[in-house]
Amino acid sequence: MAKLIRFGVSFEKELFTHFDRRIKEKGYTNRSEAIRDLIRNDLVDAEWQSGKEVAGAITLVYDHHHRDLLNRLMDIQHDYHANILSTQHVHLDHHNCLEVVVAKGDPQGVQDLYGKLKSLKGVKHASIAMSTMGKTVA
Ligand code: NI
Repeated sequence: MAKLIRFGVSFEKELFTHFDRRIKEKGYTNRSEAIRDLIRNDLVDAEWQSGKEVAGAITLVYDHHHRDLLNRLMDIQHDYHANILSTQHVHLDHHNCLEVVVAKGDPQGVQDLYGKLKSLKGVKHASIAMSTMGKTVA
């Protein structure tokens, strides 16, 4: 197990009260874990900004009847084959499909892939979970 380091943190009372209420709503049982998660999120943000290798998941919801959309989705994914680890396609109902594209690599490449997929006509919703290769968030 990693060695723990303790340090004191000073807060304005009001900020502390807001923070405490917020982490209780989120279900944290101790403040240290909540603060560690905030730090991890910031470190992952920094990875995406600094060009380090990152990992993430792009989620798309679209109507597969939309003209030419499937071909365009496929073309883009082939263009970015070096960034794509896997694609999962789920048929939500008669019209709607949900696709999860798991990607890794340089942040710019993954962001470009996301930008191209989400801007296709017929894509109803797109989101990206920007995550990490896990090296800086022990
Ligand atoms: Ni489908």
